[in-house]
Amino acid sequence: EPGKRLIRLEEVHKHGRDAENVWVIKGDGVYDITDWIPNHPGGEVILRAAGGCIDAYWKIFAIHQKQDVYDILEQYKIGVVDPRDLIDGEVPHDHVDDPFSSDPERDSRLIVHSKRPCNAETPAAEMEDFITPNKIFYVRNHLWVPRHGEDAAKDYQLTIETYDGEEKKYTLQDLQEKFPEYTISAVLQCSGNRRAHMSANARTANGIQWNVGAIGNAEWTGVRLRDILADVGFPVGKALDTEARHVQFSGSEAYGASIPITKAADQYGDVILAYKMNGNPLPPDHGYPLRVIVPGHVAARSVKWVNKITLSDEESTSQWQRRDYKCFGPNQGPNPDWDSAPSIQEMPVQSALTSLKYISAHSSQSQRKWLQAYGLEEDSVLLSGYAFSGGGREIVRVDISADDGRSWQQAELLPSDAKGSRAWSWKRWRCILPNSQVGKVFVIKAVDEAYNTQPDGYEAHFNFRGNLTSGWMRVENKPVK
Ligand code: MTE
Ligand code: MO
Repeated sequence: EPGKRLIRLEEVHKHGRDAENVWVIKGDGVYDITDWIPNHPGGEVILRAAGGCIDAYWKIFAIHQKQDVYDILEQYKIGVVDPRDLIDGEVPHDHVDDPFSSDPERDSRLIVHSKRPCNAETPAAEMEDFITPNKIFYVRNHLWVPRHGEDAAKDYQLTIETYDGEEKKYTLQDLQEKFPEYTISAVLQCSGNRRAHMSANARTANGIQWNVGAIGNAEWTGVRLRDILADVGFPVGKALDTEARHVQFSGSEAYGASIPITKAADQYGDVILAYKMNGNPLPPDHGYPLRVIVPGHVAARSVKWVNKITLSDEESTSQWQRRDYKCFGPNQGPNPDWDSAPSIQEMPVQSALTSLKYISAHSSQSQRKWLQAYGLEEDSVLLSGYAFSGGGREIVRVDISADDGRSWQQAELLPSDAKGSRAWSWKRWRCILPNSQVGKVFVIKAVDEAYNTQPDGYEAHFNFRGNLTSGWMRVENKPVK
């Protein structure tokens, strides 16, 4: 009987990360997880436990503590630890460091969806400005925050692997001295932004139930990836004459993703390796000391803590490139043919309301003064929010309805100090309506320069992972919290 085979610990230890077959221990069971590794949602992080016990890791990554995860593991059982190796009836555990112990403190205004790893969104009330301050910029971590003391910048090394497999290394100082500094303003938006709206209006979608705050706009300063590629001898002006088709990025904690070579080599693509965010060193949560910024693309490609860049004929083999961050049809269930869909790159057009204020005779004088500055009647309602489209496509219009979509008017697009070759930033918008004309539901939708617009409902673009939710935002006529 396969599950009953007695296995010595010594033998388990031989099946570590470099072995042909990778084994782990859970309780006193021994499991050959070789075939499971490519499907592991956390990617190759699982190899940390290779050849040893997985229990301590499952305590740290609490997400594993549920029946369907235990069931998956059970399929791979090959035996039990030989009783001769047990101490007090248990497998002696190796000490494991808690990788989350160096995670930074976070601002208490962030709305926390999960702590380990940290997933926290910007509260709508704090999203009034063109620039999102560092402290309240949403945090989307799949794993832990790597070591980020003073030494992290000093010891930092970026490795570039050329298409021929040659490696070139740069320190942070090399990058700063060798290449011109460049600043862009750009949105980062998680593909799960507004997933909660899809779950509420169509069906429950898997993933973190983000509201409108898994997006932010910041100024990023660093060096152009294009300049570095040229420096390692890649013909950026003739990229398609080469066999390289993708640029893969690896983060130092284990995350990875890639972008098409055309974006990386485009002189107007503005892909940068950033060391500053809004004029300050990158905060630990946002990639200190160096991160990729791929403006106009889904934020999942803007790899934080980047330490390796590889030119390749194929996409990153990471879980997050191949088995996540894709969209399927409304009918397709949670076991799709992942390879049949392209990875999400450029974002579709998006908009949201972030604030709804009423101003009446009873409002504070400061609010009424503010209204006067805009020549408004009393008893008004002031709506504001953001609109953004991917690929550098500028927002040209935000349409607002105060009667659930029967009649429309245009919001005011606020001027901004956007930087970069294309429209990488969001547009803040504002709309002031007399409260008397208000019907039951406000509706918001945006149009970009290619005349793309958002879908009316949610069911037609439902996908089981709830990616790229962009249905018209509908808000009841009452102040938003
Ligand atoms: N890079 C690394 N190394 N690790 C990560 O978990 N998350 C990605 C991307 N880059 C991630 C990463 C995702 S899904 C998003 S939405 C953005 O980072 C979030 O960036 P932020 O936390 O700076 O807002
Ligand atoms: Mo994301």
